[in-house]
Amino acid sequence: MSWFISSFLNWLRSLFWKQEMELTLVGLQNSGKTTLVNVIASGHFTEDMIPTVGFNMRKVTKGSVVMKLWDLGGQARFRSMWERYCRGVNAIVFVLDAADHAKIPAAKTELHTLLAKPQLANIPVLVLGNKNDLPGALTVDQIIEQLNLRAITSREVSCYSISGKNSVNIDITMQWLIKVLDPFLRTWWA
Ligand SMILES: Nc1nc2c(ncn2[C@@H]2O[C@H](COP(=O)(O)OP(=O)(O)OP(=O)(O)O)[C@@H](O)[C@H]2O)c(=O)[nH]1
Ligand SMILES: [Mg+2]
Repeated sequence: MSWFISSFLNWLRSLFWKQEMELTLVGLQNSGKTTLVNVIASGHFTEDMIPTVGFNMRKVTKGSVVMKLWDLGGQARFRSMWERYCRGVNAIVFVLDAADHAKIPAAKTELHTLLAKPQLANIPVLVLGNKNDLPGALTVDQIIEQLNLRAITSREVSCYSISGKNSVNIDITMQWLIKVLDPFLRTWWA
C-alpha cells in the first residue's frame, strides 16, 4: 500500500515538473562514448563516429527526466578538461573499450587520476565495459580486477558490461543513472 501511495505521488509530481540530471561521459578515445550517447538519444546505433574534438552536449528527455549529457573527447590532449566538466554532475560515466586489452592500463590510470581530484569527491561513478559484442571483451569481474575498482571506496561505484552497438544492458545502465538521481523515480522510467 505504501508503495502504491509513493508511486502515485511520484506520478503526480512527474506531471508537474521534470527533473534534470547532469552526466559526464569520459574514457579513452574510441571507447564508444559518442556512440552510447546516440543510442540513449535515438535508440539506434550509428556506425562511423568521428572522434570528438573537445566536447559535445546533448539534452535527452526520458519520461520525466531531462538528462544533460556532457560527451568529452577521449584523446590525450582533451583529458585535462575532464575534471572541469565532471564538477557538480550527478554521476560520472567512465566508458571502457573492454575488447582493447592493450589500452586497459592507460584507462585504469586515467580513471584513478580523475577520481583523485578533490573537487570530484563523492560523485557516483558508473564504469561501462563497452563492446561486449566483440570476442575477448572483458567480463565485469575482469574489469573490476584490472581497473582496480575495489580501491574506490568513498563513493558509489558500479560496473556493467554493455554493447552500444547491439543495445545490450543499456536498460540497466539507464536504471542505475535514474536511481542515482532519485530512487523513487525508478518506477517511472518510460
Ligand atoms: N563493436 C562495437 N563497436 C562499437 C561499440 N560502441 C562503439 N563502437 C565503435 O567504436 C568506435 C569509436 O566510437 P566513438 O563513439 O566515436 O568513441 P568515443 O569514445 O566517442 O571516442 P572519442 O570521441 O575520440 O573520445 C566507432 O567506430 C564505433 O562504431 C560497441 O558496442 N561495439
Ligand atoms: Mg566521441
